[in-house]
Amino acid sequence: MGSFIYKMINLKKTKSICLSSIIIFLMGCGSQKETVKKYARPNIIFIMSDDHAYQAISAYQDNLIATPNIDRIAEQGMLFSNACVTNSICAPSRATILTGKHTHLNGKIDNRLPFDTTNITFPILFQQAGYQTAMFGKLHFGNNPKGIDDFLILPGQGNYINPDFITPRGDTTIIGYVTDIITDLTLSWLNQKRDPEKPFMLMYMHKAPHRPWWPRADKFKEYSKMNFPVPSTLFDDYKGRGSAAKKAEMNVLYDMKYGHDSKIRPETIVEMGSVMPKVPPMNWDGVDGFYQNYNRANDEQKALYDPIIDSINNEFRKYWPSMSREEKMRWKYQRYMQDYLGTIASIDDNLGRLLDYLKETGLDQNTMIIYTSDQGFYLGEHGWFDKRFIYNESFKTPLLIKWPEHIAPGSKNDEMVQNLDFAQTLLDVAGIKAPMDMQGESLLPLLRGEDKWNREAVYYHYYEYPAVHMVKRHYGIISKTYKLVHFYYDVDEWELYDRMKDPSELNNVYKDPAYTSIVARLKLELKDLRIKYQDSEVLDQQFIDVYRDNGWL
Ligand code: SGN
Ligand code: CA
Repeated sequence: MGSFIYKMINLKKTKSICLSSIIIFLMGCGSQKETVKKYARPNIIFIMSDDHAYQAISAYQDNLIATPNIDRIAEQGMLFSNACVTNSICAPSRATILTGKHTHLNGKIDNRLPFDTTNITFPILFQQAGYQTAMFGKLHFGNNPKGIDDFLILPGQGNYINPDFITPRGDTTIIGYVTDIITDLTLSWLNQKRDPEKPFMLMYMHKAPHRPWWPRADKFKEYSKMNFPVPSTLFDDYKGRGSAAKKAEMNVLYDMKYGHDSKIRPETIVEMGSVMPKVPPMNWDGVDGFYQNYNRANDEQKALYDPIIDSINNEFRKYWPSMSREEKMRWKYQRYMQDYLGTIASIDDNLGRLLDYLKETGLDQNTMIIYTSDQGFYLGEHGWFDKRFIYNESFKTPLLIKWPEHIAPGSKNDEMVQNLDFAQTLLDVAGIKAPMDMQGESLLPLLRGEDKWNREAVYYHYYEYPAVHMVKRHYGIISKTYKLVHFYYDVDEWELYDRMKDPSELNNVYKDPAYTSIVARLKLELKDLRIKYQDSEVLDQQFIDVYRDNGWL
């Protein structure tokens, strides 16, 4: 899918430069403390990582990685423990965030179909209201952002090593590591380009920790030696669930690629011969996944990666043939976590650079900072990686917000808030009127600690099927206590989870007589939500027909 979108964008290289070094030099020249200006309107920094599971933020869960800088936002502001998305996949989540509408209304139901650029997005409204706007990093729409004065965005999924960027002035390749570069660009804009007379709305959007997970070489070295705790459901056999969970192709043991994901060189696989399953180490396009990424590195960078890759390959050659299936799963899980979390270590370091800069310049005082992800991610729970499902780890998303003098430091909120709410929240904070057809709610009362929130349940709808990872289409209603799901395409199956008694969602109690009246009530509420958000069977069918018309079914 990533490459599909990548190919659709006709990259025209105009220059290839080592921007980071120039930026670092420029930044050193301008770090004197700026006079703090109390604008009537606050600045906004919207920070989003790609596929960042809340389990990998120590303010949420501290047994995998320490993220002291992300945690600073929680310490100085509010952490939302029940934040979730409307459709757990990248571009649809971004479309919902920008438009404040469910994906069936903004049209971006999946990563494949184009984003309708006639949509009104919150950056357009900020720009019209006199804000300076900028975006650096991953957008993933296949078209340039509207309402943004300055941007450098990655084409499609982007790359970790020596990434290409789309800019208003043409395309470029920047030498270095993507997370460092996106931060350099952001800091350089704040320091050099920002107009101090205007408030700004800045979007700082990481590619990390999206697959294929390539940490910076020093983090790769550090994390490849680590051992991580295994989730209790790593060996889930999907009994007690419907066919969607059983048929999904996102199991760490069976679906993760040796080369593309685990960094086993194709030569090693060939050398091991019949010991290996007859699955080549290919990525989804049939290209050799390992070299596709590795070959982006120049000789100097390869020299840093090579010793670590060699040691992983040596270990693999030595131990893999005699491992039991369980040991293989554990080995792949560790490789997965080492690389995934290694990319997050760079996010946290770089966020620290940004937070320090804001503090040094006094800019932090009148700036709201939001940290979130486009969705959650499975870190071995249910044996999975990836997202898409309405089940907890991918349905939830991290959300931490700080805004000095407005949000009480160290506060927590457990309301069912959604990425659908972000646009209206930001507009509200800036005093800009939100269009009537936005479908979320401003979170401002919650941020102020006020007791004004009436939402009991949220609506979710996932579409991208058939496609990579093969997660069936489904919609559902989720409250703090229950989750009712309808898998409606290919199958007609309902699932109900008792979120209080079964937080790991292992037992579908839809047919359990003890839940008959709850099912009946939730079905009515789900129907009401479908009407409220203007979703319907007619639309469900239209989106199936689009796939048929494109030959994707
Ligand atoms: C790529 C990934 C998939 C992932 C999709 C969508 N494969 O195709 O694992 O589900 O992106 O991700 S990769 O090995 O080529 O990266 S999303 O975050 O953009 O929705
Ligand atoms: Ca994503």
